[in-house]
Formats: sequence, C-alpha cells, structure tokens
Amino acid sequence: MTFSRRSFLGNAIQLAIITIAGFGSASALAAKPVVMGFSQVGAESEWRTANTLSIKDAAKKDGINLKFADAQQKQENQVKAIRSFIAQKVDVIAFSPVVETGWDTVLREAKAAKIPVILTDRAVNVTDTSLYVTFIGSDFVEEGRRAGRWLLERAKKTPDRTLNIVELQGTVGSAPAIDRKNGFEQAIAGNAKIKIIRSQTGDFTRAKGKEVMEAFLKSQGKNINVVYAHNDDMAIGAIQAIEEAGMKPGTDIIIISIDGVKGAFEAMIAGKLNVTVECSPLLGPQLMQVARDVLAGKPVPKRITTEEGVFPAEVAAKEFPNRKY
Ligand code: GYE
Repeated sequence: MTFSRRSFLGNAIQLAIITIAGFGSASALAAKPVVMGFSQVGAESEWRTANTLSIKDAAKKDGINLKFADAQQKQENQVKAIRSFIAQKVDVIAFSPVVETGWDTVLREAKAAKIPVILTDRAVNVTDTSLYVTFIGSDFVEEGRRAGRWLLERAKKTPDRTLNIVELQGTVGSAPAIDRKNGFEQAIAGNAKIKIIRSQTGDFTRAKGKEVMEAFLKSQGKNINVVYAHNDDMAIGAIQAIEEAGMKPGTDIIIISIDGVKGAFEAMIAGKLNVTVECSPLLGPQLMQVARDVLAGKPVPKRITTEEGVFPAEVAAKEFPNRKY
C-alpha cells in the first residue's frame, strides 16, 4: 500500500512538472527508468558469477537503472551499500544477504525511507517480516535433503558398508549453509552406518574447499568415504586435494555437491564428481518483474521458490549442452 501510494504521488508530481513544461505525454512518463540498488554477496563462486550476470543482463533488458555493489562476502559492506542506496533515494533495493542475522536496523531505515526491499537468493532472519516485501530463491533445506536422499539410494548398493562423510559447509551463518546442513542431516538421520565424521566451513570457495579437504585427509585419511560439499566450487577444490593425495575422487571417495554449474558437469563427465543438486542462479528476470510489480502496487507472494532438479553423473554428458550457467 505505502509503496504504491508513494509511486502514485511520485508520478503525479512528475506529470505536473512535465505538463507545466508543455511536454505532457504518457510516453514521457513511462520513460522514467526505475532505479534499483542491488547489493551482491561477492564473487566467491561460479554460481555467484552467473547470478551477477543474470541480474545485470535482466536489468539492461528491462530498462532498469541498476546500481550494483559487490560486498566481497562482508556484511558490513552490504549494510554500507544499503545505506548509500537509501541516501540516493533509489526506487527499490534488492540484495542477497551474506548471512541471515543482523539486518533489523538497516532494513528499518529502508522502511522509514519508504523504499521497498526485495531479497534474492538468500534469506534473512528478522522478527518483523514486513521489513522486506518478498524473498525470491531456492529451498535450500530441500536441496540438502535431495543430496542426502541421493546418498541413501547409492548406499543401497552396498548395504553393509559404513559411509563416513566429511562435510564442507558454506559461509558460516548464511542461509544456504544452515539449511543445506539441516536438510542433509534430516535425510540421513536414523542410519547408523551413514554418518558425518567431520564438518567445517570452506566459505563456498574452491581455495578454502581444497584447504579444508587437505586437513580432513591428513586427520582422517582412508576413513573418508564421502564428501558432501555445500557448493560445486568447494567440491572441485576437494577433488584437487583428493587427487594430490593419490586417490581417485568419484571412485575412492563419493563426491556430492550443490549448484549444478558447468564446472560440476565437467567434473561429472570426467568421472570425478558423483552428483550435483541443482540451485539456479538465474534470478535476474524474475527479480526485475517482481520489482516492477511491487512499484506498481501489485500484490506479490511473500516467498517465490525456484524450481530445481538433481543431476547424477550418469546424465551429465547428455545434459551438459542444455546448461545455461
Ligand atoms: O550455492 C554458492 C554461492 O547463496 C545459493 O552462494 C547461493 C550460494 C551458492 O556462493 O555457490
């Protein structure tokens, strides 16, 4: 309500000015571009690069003036960016929150300035959910469950075998790390032979994924049967560590990851990754549409969930040409 009233008032004032100037026309009104401030998490993964491209492309195609800020995985940078968008009086703010908590104050500032906020990709944990209009993104708990269910199916082939899992977690406190851990644990619960023996963050990057896997291999060695990585980049880092340790990823150690980026398909085709659970980064077009709807005062659902699948290595070669990121 507040938002639609605001844009109506804005348009009315603009129309008055245009009419006074003697150029009054509906097309002149429609030409005023919407300004969106977007605070991105960073450039930590292949997924993120595809997400940034999708948002920039969609804004361009949609004629939206995008003010893009990269937070380099730091919450304080995101808070600064949002404050600067408020100061610039953008029409709408969108952001992908690096972690779930700590947003109340800055979101209250946006609300006080009557600027609607749209969350994309990652969720926030705030008591007052009126601080954002909607959240567009994946169901990360379900992604974790899908990864766990795939492992349960695979384990049926070797029912007597113990499967010791090492987990490479995403960024500490981020929605995908919290939810993907929970979903996976839910799926494997109650199986005495399938258990997580080590779990540590690799911050969603290849370099950290590799580093943490090296430490796991040093302390656990041949005890490790499965790697569950919260994203493909960390899995690819782990694959390198396993190869350098003289073992065969995908054969000696089962590798499971999430995202479904091209690098993961290449690793599956090479027989080094066993499965990737899809998480689509192509959120740009939907974000622009939702922003336009919000500014037009149209009701939008509080939660917009992305549709996704699971891709085991067996279908990788066939699916590869269809991948868009
Ligand atoms: O899985 C990971 C990225 O928030 C869903 O962030 C996103 C995650 C994605 O760095 O690769």
